[in-house]
Amino acid sequence: MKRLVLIVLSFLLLTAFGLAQKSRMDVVMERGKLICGVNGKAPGFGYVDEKTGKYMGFDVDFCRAVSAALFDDPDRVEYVPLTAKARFNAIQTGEVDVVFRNTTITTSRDGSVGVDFLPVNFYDGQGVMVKKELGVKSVYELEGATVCTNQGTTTEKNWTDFVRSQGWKGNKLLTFESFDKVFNAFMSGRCDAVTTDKSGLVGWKAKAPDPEALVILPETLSKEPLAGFTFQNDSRWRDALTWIVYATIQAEEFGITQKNLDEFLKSDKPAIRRFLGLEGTLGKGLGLPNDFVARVIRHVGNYGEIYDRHLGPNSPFFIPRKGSLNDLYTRGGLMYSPPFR
Ligand SMILES: N[C@@H](CCC(=O)N[C@@H](CS)C(=O)NCC(=O)O)C(=O)O
Repeated sequence: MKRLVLIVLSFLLLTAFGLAQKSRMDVVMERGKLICGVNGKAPGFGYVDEKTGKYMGFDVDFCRAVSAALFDDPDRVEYVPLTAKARFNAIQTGEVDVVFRNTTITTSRDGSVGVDFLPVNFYDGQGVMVKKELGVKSVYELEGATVCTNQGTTTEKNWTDFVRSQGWKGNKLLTFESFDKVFNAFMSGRCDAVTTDKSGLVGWKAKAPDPEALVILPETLSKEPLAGFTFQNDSRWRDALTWIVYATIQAEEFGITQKNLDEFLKSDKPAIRRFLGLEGTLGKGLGLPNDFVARVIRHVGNYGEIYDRHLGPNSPFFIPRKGSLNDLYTRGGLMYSPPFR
């Protein structure tokens, strides 16, 4: 009897240990698709295209890059739209494998909320938008104003801090769960101004019936380094995701694009051959296919291509990149991948 109990106990312990050890990487590979949390309503970043009914956008392309790296197919993704408020819970409960949804890295999200961040894919900052008819030219003219934003965001907290630090009286902050409600409230005149990441403001302005009637004020109120995030304590999964994001940036630095990839695959330069998985074991060492980088470039492209596709001059949500923080470090920006070696 005692022996039986011991056997059962050790079996249970081993199973529990096995489960605890299992990386999300194995779960995703066994499932054969990635479950990716996205915005769903952020113009340019993560939204459902009206014509095709498909998820599109800058952040969505990072879900596609992960799918390309894992499955050599960018479309093995199930998208889960998440509000700002719901996004961390979706990782904590394991509902999604990773989130790419204009999320700012902050200490408390990394610490007490308990998620692990990936490299920054977009450097942003908070801005404020008003109607032209209000005649306001600077955020410093907004004492006493009612401002709208969405709940569960850094935006909400930053604005409260800003008003307090100015010592202003009579300001009100109206918050809503989703940004379309925020924008409707603003358009219908319930608030004098709307505040969020500047990238978000550009998108919502472009989508407005008369974009020219809206003005994004010049000041930037905060640092909003936006990044994907995933579970804590799953290094294997997190490392793989981290280097998939870096791969897009390094590919741009090397000048490798969707179009010229085949040429680069004939390169005899050691750094290029290692990067593309033609020699060495960089991919394998991460538990990824050795040619994961080539897969990402073939199906999705490098960072600059992703940026231009969704936020470039030919997109409706143009955000100039040249010389901005989102440019490569070689051109004065902050996009910098550690070496692939
Ligand atoms: N980066 C900030 C704000 C993120 C955020 O929620 N931005 C708005 C403005 S584009 C948004 O995504 N709204 C879409 C929605 O909530 O439906 C954060 O991480 O808290």
